[in-house]
Amino acid sequence: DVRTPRVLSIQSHTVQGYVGNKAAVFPLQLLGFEVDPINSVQFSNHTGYSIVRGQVLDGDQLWALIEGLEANDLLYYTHLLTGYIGSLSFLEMVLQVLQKLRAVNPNLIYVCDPVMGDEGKFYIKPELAPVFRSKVVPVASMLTPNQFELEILTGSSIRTEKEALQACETLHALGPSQVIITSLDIDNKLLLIGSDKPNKDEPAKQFRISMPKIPAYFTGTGDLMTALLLGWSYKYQNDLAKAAELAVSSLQGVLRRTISDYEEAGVSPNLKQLELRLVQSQTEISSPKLAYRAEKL
Ligand code: ATP
Ligand code: PLP
Ligand code: PXL
Repeated sequence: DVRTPRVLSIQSHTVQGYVGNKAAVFPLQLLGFEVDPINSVQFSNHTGYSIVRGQVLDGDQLWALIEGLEANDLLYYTHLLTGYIGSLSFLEMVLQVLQKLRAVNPNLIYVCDPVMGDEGKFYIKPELAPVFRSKVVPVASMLTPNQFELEILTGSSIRTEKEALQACETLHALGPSQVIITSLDIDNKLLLIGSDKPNKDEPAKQFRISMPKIPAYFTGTGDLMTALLLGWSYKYQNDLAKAAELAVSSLQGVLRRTISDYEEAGVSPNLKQLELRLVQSQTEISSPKLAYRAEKL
C-alpha cells in the first residue's frame, strides 16, 4: 500500500525494556505506520540501571545502511524521527540522512526530540548543543523539547508559561512550524505547551494541556510521547491541539497501567528501573480515551 505512512526511526535499542526505538516502534505500528528502525545503539538495558553493556553505531555505519536502502530505491519516507543521539559525528550524519530523504520526498516531516538533558543537567556532551541550535532546529518540522532543552535552544531561562510561549515563537522563527514542550514543571503541576504556526505571517495557535504529576520515575516516556505526537499529528494534520490531547491521554493511560501493574505485583513504583508496560497497554495506545483537554491560549 503506497499510501501507508512510513517512518525512519533512528533511536536506541535496548534488549530489555522500553526506551528509544523499543518505546516508539510498537506504538507507531499500532497506529498503522510502517516503521523502519535504525538502532543508534544496542544496549542490554537503559542507562538508569547500574550496568550497561552493548554497542554504539558510528556515523559511517549509519551511512552504510542508508546507502543500502538507496541502492534498492528504498529511501521513500513520509517521516524521519530522531531521539537521543550520543555523538557529534552521528548527529552530523543524521543531518546528511535528512538531506537525502528530502531529496526523495520534499514533503518529508522531520520530528525531532532534541534530547540534551533534564532538570538542569546535560546527559549528552554539551558540545552538541550548538549543533542542535544552529543545524538541527532549522530543518525540523516538529520539535519536542522539554523545559531544559527549550532553555538551551533559546538561551533564556523559562520559568513561566508566558516565557515558554515566547520561546516557542523564537523556535518557529528558526524553522519548525510545530513545537511541543513536553513537560513544563510549574508549581508542582505538569504542563504540555503546544505551538502551531503553519503560516509564517500568522500568529501561532498555542495551547496548554495540564496533567497531574505522578510520584514515580519513568524512563522512555519522552520517547513514547514524541512517537505518539508524530502518530496523532499525522491523523489530525490541521489540529495539533487534538493530536496532543490524544497523545497525552494515551501516555497517561500507559503510565496508569504501568503503576497499577507494579503495585499489583507488590513492587513499589518509584524504582529507577521501572519499565513501561507497553505491550499490556495496546488499547490505551490504539484507542485512547480522551481524558485531557487542550485549553487554547
Ligand atoms: P525529552 O527529554 O525526551 O525531550 P521529557 O523530558 O519531557 O522529554 P519526560 O519527562 O519523560 O520526557 O516526559 C514525557 C511525557 O511523559 C510528558 O508529557 C510528561 O508529562 C509525561 N510524564 C513523564 N513522567 C511523568 C510523571 N511522573 N507524571 C506524569 N506524567 C509524566
Ligand atoms: N539518562 C537519561 C534520563 C536519558 O533520557 C538518556 C537518553 O535520553 C540518557 C541518560 C543517555 O545517557 P547515556 O549517554 O549514558 O547513554
Ligand atoms: O529515554 C531515553 C533513552 C534513550 N536511549 C537510552 C537510554 C535512555 C534513557 O535512559 O538509556 C540508551
